[in-house]
Amino acid sequence: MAAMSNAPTAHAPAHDDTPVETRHGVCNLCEAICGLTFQVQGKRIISIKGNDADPLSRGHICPKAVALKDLHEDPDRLRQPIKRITENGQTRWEAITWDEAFDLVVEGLARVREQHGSNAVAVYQGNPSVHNWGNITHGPMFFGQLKTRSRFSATSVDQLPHHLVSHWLYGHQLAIPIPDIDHTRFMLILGGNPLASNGSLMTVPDVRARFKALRERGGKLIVIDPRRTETAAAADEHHFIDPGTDAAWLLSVIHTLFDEELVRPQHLEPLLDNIKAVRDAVAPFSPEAMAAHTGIDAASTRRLAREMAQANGAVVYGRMGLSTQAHGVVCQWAIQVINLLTGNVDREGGALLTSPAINLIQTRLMSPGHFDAWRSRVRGAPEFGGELPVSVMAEEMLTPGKGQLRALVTSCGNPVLSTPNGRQLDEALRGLDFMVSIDFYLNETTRHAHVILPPTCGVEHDHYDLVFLHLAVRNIARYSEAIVPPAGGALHDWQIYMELARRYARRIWSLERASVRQRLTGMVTRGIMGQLTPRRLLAIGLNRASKTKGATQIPTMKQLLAHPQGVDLGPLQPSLVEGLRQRGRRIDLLPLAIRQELPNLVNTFPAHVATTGHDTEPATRPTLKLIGRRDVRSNNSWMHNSARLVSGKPRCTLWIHPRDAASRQLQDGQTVTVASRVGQVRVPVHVTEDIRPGVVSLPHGWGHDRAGIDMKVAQAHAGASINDLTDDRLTERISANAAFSAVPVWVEAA
Ligand SMILES: Nc1nc2c(c(=O)[nH]1)N[C@H]1C(S)=C(S)[C@@H](COP(=O)(O)OP(=O)(O)OC[C@H]3O[C@@H](n4cnc5c(=O)[nH]c(N)nc54)[C@H](O)[C@@H]3O)O[C@H]1N2
Ligand SMILES: Nc1nc2c(c(=O)[nH]1)N[C@H]1C(S)=C(S)[C@@H](COP(=O)(O)OP(=O)(O)OC[C@H]3O[C@@H](n4cnc5c(=O)[nH]c(N)nc54)[C@H](O)[C@@H]3O)O[C@H]1N2
Ligand code: SF4
Ligand SMILES: [Mo]
Repeated sequence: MAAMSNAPTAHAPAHDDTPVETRHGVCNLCEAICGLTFQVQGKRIISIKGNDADPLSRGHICPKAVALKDLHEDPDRLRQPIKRITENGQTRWEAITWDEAFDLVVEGLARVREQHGSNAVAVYQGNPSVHNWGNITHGPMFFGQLKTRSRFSATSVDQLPHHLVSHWLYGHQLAIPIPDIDHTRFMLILGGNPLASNGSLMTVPDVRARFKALRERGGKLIVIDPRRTETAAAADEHHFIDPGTDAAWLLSVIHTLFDEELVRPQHLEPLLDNIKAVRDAVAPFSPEAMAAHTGIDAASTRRLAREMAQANGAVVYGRMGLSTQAHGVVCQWAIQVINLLTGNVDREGGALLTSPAINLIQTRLMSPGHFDAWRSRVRGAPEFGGELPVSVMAEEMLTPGKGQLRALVTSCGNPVLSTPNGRQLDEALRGLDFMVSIDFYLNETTRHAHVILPPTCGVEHDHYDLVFLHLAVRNIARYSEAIVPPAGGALHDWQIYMELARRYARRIWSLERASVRQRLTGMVTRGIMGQLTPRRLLAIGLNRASKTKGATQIPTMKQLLAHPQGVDLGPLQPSLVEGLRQRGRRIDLLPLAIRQELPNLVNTFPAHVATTGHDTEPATRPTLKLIGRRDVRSNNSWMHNSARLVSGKPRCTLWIHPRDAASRQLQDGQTVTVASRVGQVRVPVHVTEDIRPGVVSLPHGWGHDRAGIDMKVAQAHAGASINDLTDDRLTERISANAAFSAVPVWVEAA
């Protein structure tokens, strides 16, 4: 059951006399958005290199960028819509025209809406939604029309706690202060491994050179992680921590700041409310009392708190390992409080808001966010910013009753491999009345779709990074044109959304209780938007931005076109406090949900027993705590169809400490069974002292051995999916973000 008529047509070798041209572009695979230089002959990419002239990435490149060529040429990549046909229990896929595909999708979605209401249609928007700007500029035209509350995205397997905390403290979900890595003198990283990930909520290409510079100017890098990561190996100090206990450690740091009279909010002081209430709330969390939970001795904690408070520019930064655990919101809150109480928010060398040319906060293009305005039907999990946590998506599909989910639109996502309890979701997708995927692979998720709509790939469309330039450690603006022309007839994501929006609006005409006037306005808006390319919208946005009060350094579209390597807008500058003052806002250091959570927290370690409400640890079989892992040659759940990225030693291995291996009589390389409440997988073990005793680590995004997918290289390097072990019932206690860290598992020889 393979996709038909899908062979690439655009890659016949060009004649030798075709001139070789140099083009500048970016890699949009991860948050680092490195500037690249391509050599192109006709429609063929000859080479890909880092661009030394790029003011942000300064020539940096990683192996994944070179695989952009593999993606472009991949014979398995879909280049034409396909529909699933099931006859006599057999499934096959048939290539269809775009016209037929659009009609099928619109009809499938509209029918579910007619029969079951608009909330019966769910949406999952995956990670590349924010890496491919056409999704941001034109996606809302279509998704908004679905008028559904059943919206899900990768946010709730990732950075949701950051948004919630920024929404509470600074008034906007995107007001996330970014570490000023180029000027800081003390950087403490918890649950992040930028040397493998290239940074997250901190766009930081070339991070190794920046760490080196930090230490050369006398600064210190500290890493707290249950694993000795690449970043830990490059740091001045590494402390192993018991997974899921970071909240206890961070609260003990706040405790120490008060206890040792190190609280100096400096210029922020006049804006801070509830400082004393925080002091009282953290009173029970002394480093001495928390050491037994975290495994970090009290003397080290107190010393680190002192060093941080005394450094001339310090920053605490916590990422995936902290956001996706039971106490993720408390962790991200505590990090902001530490940075605020030591006077390190909105100052050079601390953490600062950025000043991108297109500012999604100031222009109000992005909503400030809202929390718990409604809850999920089955479990009562809270929405944030109009989205429900994806941990509840499968149960909303599987639980009968009014409001049950019956249809799904996925775009840029592979939630079967990326969300907790992937097997359960697999099962749930099988039962849907209708599903459409906007994606260029027939993979573990899209195989359940009735229709797949494949957009162009990264090198075939232009790019301006609306999101990650907002989160970068230096202000730059950079527009890149497409590197190679798209294959004939191919559509970009934004074009797919526009056409879906147009046809869907027409189809649900009779369903909408809209007035004639509203319908006309909709038609006119869609008519205009249909003509406006993302690039045209960018030009309009830049022009507008240059006219706002106080704007100093907004480049014009003409300048961007003349400088494809990017325009440098300088280092990060303080702007948060000024912005808050202008809006008459103060910073409430102790939001209500945190105030209510802290008294419980002291009793909720180990975190997961408290979260699930059932004890998963039978006394006879000791559990280990499962955590994740990223590798520089892997990119979430995809890009495994590039031979150059998956070749070599298998990377989907379970790291285990020699002590835990010995007690189970396991040898390095041996295949083991790993089991959790929800499922089990078989993987080889890697026995290493680089992991804390009691903890095991498996990377995510693997598990390409499911039937009915069509990615031949990935299938040959299948690995196993960690999310067949992670548990949809284990969630962050306030936001219901997925809690991937510290999942209890049993490991034994297979
Ligand atoms: N256990 C565990 N699970 C995790 C994580 C973890 O650390 N541990 N990490 C989580 C995190 S941080 C994230 S962000 C999620 C990511 O998980 P997902 O949201 O599922 O995103 P990806 O795995 O990147 O899958 C991307 C999909 O989009 C398609 N695609 C790529 N580019 C484009 C494009 O331009 N347009 C369209 N339409 N499609 C495109 C690809 O073919 C692929 O199917 O995984 C999460 N899951
Ligand atoms: N090469 C590569 N780069 C990527 C990606 C990729 O898949 N591959 N994905 C991109 C995406 S979508 C994202 S969101 C970013 C993520 O960027 P990072 O957050 O930097 O990525 P991770 O490598 O997952 O780092 C998480 C770290 O947390 C540790 N950890 C796990 N549990 C705990 C805990 O309880 N406490 C503490 N203190 N640490 C813990 C893990 O050991 C790991 O080292 O990376 C992006 N960049
Ligand atoms: S670090 Fe690698 S994957 Fe990330 S943008 Fe740069 S080249 Fe691409
Ligand atoms: Mo992510």
